[in-house]
Amino acid sequence: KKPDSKWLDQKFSMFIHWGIYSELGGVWEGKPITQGYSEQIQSQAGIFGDWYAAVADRFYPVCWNADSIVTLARRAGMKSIVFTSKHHDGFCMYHSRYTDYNIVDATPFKRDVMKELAEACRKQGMRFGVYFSLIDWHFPQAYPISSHNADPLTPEHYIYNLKQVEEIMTGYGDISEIWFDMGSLTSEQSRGLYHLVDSLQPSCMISGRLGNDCSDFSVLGDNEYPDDKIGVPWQTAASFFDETWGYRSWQKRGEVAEKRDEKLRSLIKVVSRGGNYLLNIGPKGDGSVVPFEQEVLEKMGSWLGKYGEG
Ligand code: JFZ
Repeated sequence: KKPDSKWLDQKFSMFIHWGIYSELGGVWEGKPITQGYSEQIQSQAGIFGDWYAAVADRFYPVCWNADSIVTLARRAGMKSIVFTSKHHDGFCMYHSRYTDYNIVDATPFKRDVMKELAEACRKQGMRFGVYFSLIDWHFPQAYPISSHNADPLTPEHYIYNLKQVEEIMTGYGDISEIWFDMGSLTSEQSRGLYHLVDSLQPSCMISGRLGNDCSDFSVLGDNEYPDDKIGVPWQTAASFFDETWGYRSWQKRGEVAEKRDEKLRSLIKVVSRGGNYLLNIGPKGDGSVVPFEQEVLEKMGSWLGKYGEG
């Protein structure tokens, strides 16, 4: 389909990895889990499903403030936000009708933070998109945690995903992009999800990781850029630190100025080659943005204010 012109103009966007894993911050039973991404700690640390789910009982992000996150994105010069509606752990950071394993029904916080973020975006003229995992470590009829994260969807899991994508596409206003991730679908499954999104929100851009050539843009990894014009809309997704997207409390962060320069260089490379730079933040379990990440974004924004084109 014809790429959405607003998506092509975004240039710089914010990725947010936030879930009950953020509450653990890369630590399990007092030990830092150094293997793998911290948003996948349930798998990395081999946590029993019921023990992991119990983290939701104490998830109460007192510092969560959707408006201030959108303000931060705006000050950084970003044009859209992509939020983890559901990561591999299967925990929904929005009020799903199809599972109780969600922030409204399973935590004492009881607020649909995704709705708050979508509304804050709308108010401040920021575009809003969602990340949606195609693997699920909680849904009973899905394949369980595996070492390769590459099992096909079972028919039940596929239908469950369709229903959830439908509720997201109909309950949260305009969605600028849907960032499907992982899973290896049959081409029928990929096409089914593609057409569902397309029928509900024709201008929503669909990520390359849906597979089977059913996508509107291609996703490259951290510090990856096409050598040449590749003829399709593309995006580079980048984390602040190697090896994690979700918050980790024991992260060595270094100098703000150095990180600002590193990320500005990447942004310039991506934007000058026509891509969208999707830079991730990993808020803490209490909902606050890590001060280091906040400072880097603000400094990138002031550089852009001086030298960018608005
Ligand atoms: C996936 C997730 O597994 C991970 O937890 C995180 O959400 C990230 C944004 O997406 O991990 C990937 C998948 C593919 C690549 C990089 C990270 N890739 O192709 O470079």
